[in-house]
Amino acid sequence: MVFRKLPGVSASGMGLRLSQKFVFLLFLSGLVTLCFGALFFLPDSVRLKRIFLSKTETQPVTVGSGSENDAREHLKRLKNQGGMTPAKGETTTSSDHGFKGCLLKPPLGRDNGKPSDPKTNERREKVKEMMKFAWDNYKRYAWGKNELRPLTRNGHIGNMFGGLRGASIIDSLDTLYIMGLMEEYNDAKDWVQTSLDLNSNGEASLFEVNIRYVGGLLSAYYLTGEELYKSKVMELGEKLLPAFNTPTGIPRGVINLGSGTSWSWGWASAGSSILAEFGTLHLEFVHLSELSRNPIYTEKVMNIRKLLNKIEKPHGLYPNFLSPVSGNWVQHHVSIGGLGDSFYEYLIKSYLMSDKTDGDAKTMYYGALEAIEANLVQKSPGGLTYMAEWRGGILDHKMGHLACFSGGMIGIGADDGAPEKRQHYLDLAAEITHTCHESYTRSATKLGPEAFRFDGGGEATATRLSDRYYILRPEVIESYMYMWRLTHDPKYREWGWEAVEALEQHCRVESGFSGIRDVYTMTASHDNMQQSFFLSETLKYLYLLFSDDDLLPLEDWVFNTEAHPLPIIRKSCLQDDPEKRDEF
Ligand code: DMJ
Repeated sequence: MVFRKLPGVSASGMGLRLSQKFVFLLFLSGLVTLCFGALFFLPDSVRLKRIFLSKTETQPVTVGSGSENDAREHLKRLKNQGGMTPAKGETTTSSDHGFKGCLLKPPLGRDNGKPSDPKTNERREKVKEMMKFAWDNYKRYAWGKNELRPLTRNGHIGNMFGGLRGASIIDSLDTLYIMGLMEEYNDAKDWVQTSLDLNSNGEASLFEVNIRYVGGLLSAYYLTGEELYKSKVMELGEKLLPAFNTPTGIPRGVINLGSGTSWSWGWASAGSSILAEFGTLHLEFVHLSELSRNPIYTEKVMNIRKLLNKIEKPHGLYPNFLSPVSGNWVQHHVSIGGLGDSFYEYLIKSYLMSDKTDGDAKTMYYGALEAIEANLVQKSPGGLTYMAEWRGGILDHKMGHLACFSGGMIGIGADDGAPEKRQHYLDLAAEITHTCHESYTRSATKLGPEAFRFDGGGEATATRLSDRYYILRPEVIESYMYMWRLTHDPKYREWGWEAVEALEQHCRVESGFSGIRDVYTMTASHDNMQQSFFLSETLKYLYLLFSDDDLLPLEDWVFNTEAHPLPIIRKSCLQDDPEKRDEF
């Protein structure tokens, strides 16, 4: 066609004079240069796809075949993936943060999730005010310490964090950020910059440091794209690795962050490790590998996964104590509450966080849920569904406040269960959440006890004096939030508001919020502790409950067990050309 348009040139190009040939060659080489240059200046197809396709429009990709959760598969992915860091010189803002290649929706939603309904918005504003009040008092009286003692107006350090400080600051970074409390957020960020010292030499709980510090810093990084959080979390991650140096690779519960020596809790039977502790590392460790491009963290948690997958389980259940030396169960106590809880949570969340590619996590989660239903789920004479504890085959008809997270967990997993079970799981999630709400409504303060029982004539009430306390825990409200997102049944927002009113009436004191010693009496006896998880979890879940669903949408984020949001790692990231990854 080009030939035909050139005057005096036949289609075959025969009979051209020398000067004509020269002009033709000049034109041709110009054309070639132009096309070649365009390759460099036009956006490549991957970039175009990212810009124009929403998540649901992305073409389905098959990544492996169900053994993706094998560490080797993960290594391959990581190598190809190249991390989530923004390219050099790329600035990040709240909606254009450090991993835009892998996240297709902004995390903060339209108008930061502000609900259009004025009453809901007023409630949301109230929760924000509570956060500001809790934060301001922490700042005034306990700045840099781990937690606030609101009655004595001083700081609490405790012995869980091995000499690390500022637990309330790290736990609050993301809550302050999503609530738009920017002055407070900036104070927190400055403290991380100038005062977060990771060179401590104390004895830390691996679990607590992981869920609060690693989780908090990861979320802060993913939400804001600030490199500061990334470098801090990388440094801290490395310090946790020696805890895995055991004959089985199952970490011990306590680690000295300076020397790296680790040991088991004195109270854990026969030097065992705790299921909820070594089983609650997966989400954070996979993200540590993603960010560092170092597969070691994923290898460590995949090793735990493999051992648990292989080991024989009594009635399909996972007991709470395991020897890090022999890799055998130490005793047969099973609980969905304390000592077991977040292990189950991390199975379903690992599956969701892997963009539903982690097949083993899925199989293990639904297998565990089946065993739980067959052995632990009970109905009280009054018709309340609850999760009992199991001691070598004998049921203890008690449910801990901690176990109330399971309403939300079963809810978020409902959709990926076997088709004939989906509605059943959603119903079960609603029933458990209802029971936990009953444990609140049956108390004088409308706050729930640490543990409630279904024997000795009681139903969803604490019968022992030692179980009557409430320490600002989030689990019941956490389940309201998930069930609201999943069903939009307005009762969950009403139940959340009841909790706000009760917290205001019984836990708010002059200089912060405090736990109470007895939920069944109106004469409050305060425990003088504003737990860091109140800022990280309880208030964040309340705020999300009264926000639109596009604030940290569940399709894009999973919350770690301390309510720190971590992005789902998209399959679409995996198909990237490794060379191109670095361009972002
Ligand atoms: C939090 O630190 C976490 O939710 C953990 O998984 C269980 N306990 C507290 C809150 O109750």
